[in-house]
Amino acid sequence: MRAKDNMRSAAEVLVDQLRIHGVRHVFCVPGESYLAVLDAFHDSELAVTVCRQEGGAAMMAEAIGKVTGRPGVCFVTRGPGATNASPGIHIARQDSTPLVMFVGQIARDMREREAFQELDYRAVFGSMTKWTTEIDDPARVPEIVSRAFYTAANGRPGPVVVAIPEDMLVERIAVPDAPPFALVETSPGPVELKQFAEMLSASRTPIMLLGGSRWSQAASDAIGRFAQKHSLPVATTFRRAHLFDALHPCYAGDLGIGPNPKLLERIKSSDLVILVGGRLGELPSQSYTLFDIPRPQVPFVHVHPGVEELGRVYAPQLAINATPTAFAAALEHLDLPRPLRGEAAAAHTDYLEWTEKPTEQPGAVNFGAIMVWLRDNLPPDVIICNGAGNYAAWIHRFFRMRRFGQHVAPTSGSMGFGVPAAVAMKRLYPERPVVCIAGDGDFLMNGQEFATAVQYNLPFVIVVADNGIYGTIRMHQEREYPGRISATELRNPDFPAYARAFGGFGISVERTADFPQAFAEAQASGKPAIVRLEIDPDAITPVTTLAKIRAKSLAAKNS
Ligand SMILES: Cc1ncc(C[n+]2csc(CCOP(=O)(O)OP(=O)(O)O)c2C)c(N)n1
Ligand SMILES: [Mg+2]
Repeated sequence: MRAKDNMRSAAEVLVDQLRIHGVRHVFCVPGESYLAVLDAFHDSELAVTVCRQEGGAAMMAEAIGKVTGRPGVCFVTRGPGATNASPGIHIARQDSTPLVMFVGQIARDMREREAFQELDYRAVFGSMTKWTTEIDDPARVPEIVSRAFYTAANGRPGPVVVAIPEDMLVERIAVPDAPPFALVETSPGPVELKQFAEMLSASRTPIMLLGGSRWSQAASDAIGRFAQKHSLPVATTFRRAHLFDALHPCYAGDLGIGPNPKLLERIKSSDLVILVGGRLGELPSQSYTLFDIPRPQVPFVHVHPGVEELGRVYAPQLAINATPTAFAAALEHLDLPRPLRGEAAAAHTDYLEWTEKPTEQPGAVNFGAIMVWLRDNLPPDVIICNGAGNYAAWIHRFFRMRRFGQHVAPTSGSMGFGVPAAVAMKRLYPERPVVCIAGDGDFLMNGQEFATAVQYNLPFVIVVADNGIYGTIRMHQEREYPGRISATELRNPDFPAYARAFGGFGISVERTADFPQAFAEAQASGKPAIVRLEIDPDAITPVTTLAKIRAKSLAAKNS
């Protein structure tokens, strides 16, 4: 309880800083190491979501960071709490997402004895975060929390870990609050913009690739207007399809795993590549084969908010240290010295053709047809969440993202992300429909957060593509070691019964035609729901089968 004098506990000071920095949601698993913070939550206006595992809590915070551009916040306990949370930290790192995680820590006078659950967080999280620190002095709580928010959110965003010793949290102090942190926009200078305009108008077949973070709907719209003016094709990189309206006449498609061969060809034959916001990591770069390293074989412009990313892998002809939001705003006023007519119309036609119709699949449930049904029937403000597995290939191929923040999924390919992300999205936007799409393996990595969804009355639908295998790994296995199945089979629970046991709604679909009705029932239940799809394991990607991969590999080995 708050005292009447102007003294506050360090924990109260900390929670006050969160409010000042605009935090509305925190996600946690409680621990005795930060009881004073839990008590300070009691009197605060923060929406606290108590989770079932710290990995879920950290991924929820990560999802908030992804769609708001402001640090998502989670609290975990020392030792096992912190290590459980590490996948969320790793996602925030690879996905360039602002996140601040507070870790309850042992008392200061016990340090270095390997006290109960003691860890050296700087050592544990040092290579995964932008900054890891520990607060020793309660008077410095406002300063350090402020720096944590600035660091997480600015430049190339990422995770920050702040350890908070339990004895420090209960000390009482009189200390002024920090001012709210600010998002710092780095804007392109006139010299770079002039050079960019020159390069663009000298090109005949340019293409723009969008990726990374520090985007907004306004930035996406501004890129759309610029692209339309110059017929510039715009593609998105792996799991960033929500950065551009898929039905915009300049949208060229998604550059990720198994991209449209025509899009790959277009990029390879382009005479100017403009990469905005992204890093072009292993997946979008097609395992670093698309462009020569360090100097790409085509003129290359790289726009990135983190100066340390410019020249890190690709040495561009023109490097622009700017946030995508500021770069997009600058394009609105950019005149080209000579008019440009890019090949946007052809690129968009290629995209529509590639994504229009589901492909043939073995089995009675065609996942492509279901994705097309979801695309055509879900309202435009729906949010799609998923983790990792081959099932996601159907989302990338057939679902058409229409607006910023519509797709919440890890570019880091971390399984188990979809359920916690859906919990976070429904907490953040109770009015918006949320659909989580998960594999059977993927779902159970954080399926326990279904209990969190039930606890907070969060009605969203989880579509579980149940093929009884860790499909992605089986696919690789059949390619490299055909016929030698090892550790990729799954014996699954009854997923609809699982949902019901938790207090949700569950239904199973065994034929494509039954899906619309089952989905409608799931939505009408008003509860967190699981729609389980019985997927033939042979249907391993939208374009091939396990049997074909095995046969091809065996033939190659025998030849
Ligand atoms: C946390 C984590 N562990 C392991 C992997 C390796 N991995 C990638 S996909 C995959 C299988 C996914 O299986 P499932 O969710 O059933 O989807 P499917 O491929 O069968 O569609 C595995 C094990 C990973 N990406 N992330
Ligand atoms: Mg599976």
